[in-house]
Amino acid sequence: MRFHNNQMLRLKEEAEMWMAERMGGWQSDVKPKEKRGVRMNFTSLLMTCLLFGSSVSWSFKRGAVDHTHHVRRCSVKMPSSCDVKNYEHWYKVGNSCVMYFNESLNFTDAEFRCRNAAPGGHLVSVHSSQANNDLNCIVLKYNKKSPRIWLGGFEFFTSRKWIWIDDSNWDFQAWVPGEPNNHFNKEDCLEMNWKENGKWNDDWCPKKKNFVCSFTN
Ligand SMILES: [Ca+2]
Ligand SMILES: [Ca+2]
Repeated sequence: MRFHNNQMLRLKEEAEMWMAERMGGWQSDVKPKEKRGVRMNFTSLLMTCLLFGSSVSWSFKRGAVDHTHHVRRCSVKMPSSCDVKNYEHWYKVGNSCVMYFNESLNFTDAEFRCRNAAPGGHLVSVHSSQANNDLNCIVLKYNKKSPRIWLGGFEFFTSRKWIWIDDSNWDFQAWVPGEPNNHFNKEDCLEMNWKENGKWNDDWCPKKKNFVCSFTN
């Protein structure tokens, strides 16, 4: 069966609404040609997620459509450019200039990459909901498909206290519900965009992820 563009868009929207209603906020970005999937009941969707694991289940995860909303909103209002000479391609977020790095490094290597990238550079710290949103806009602009990144937060030994590696105050947080869970007693570093769009998780520091650097002048 073939559909015109408008019909396909309608179908897509209906499919998303269908998913949103039935999955309690979980949404899907199923494509119209995959509309057969829309008729799957919740159980079979759950089975699909369980069978194929987290990477394949991304499209069924909470936040998958939120990415679209974010990108749409971000395209209207991306953060402005950094106003520091030679760093105009970086973005202004809060009081800092930030840049996305499409390099997969462990937490420590990412931090040292940031220190080399700009004077006073560190993995980014986040101090407000607005800054968190702006940061996520930048991440989604550069890598919507794989948005997990290191932020510059880590647990101070086993204190359950979190600190920013740029030594700024820990005055804002946006954890995924249930996080930080210190899984296997080995998660001490802070990532964004695992499971929920824009939300934070503690993860194993040796894992390699892309990251965002920042500096404040
Ligand atoms: Ca920990
Ligand atoms: Ca965790």
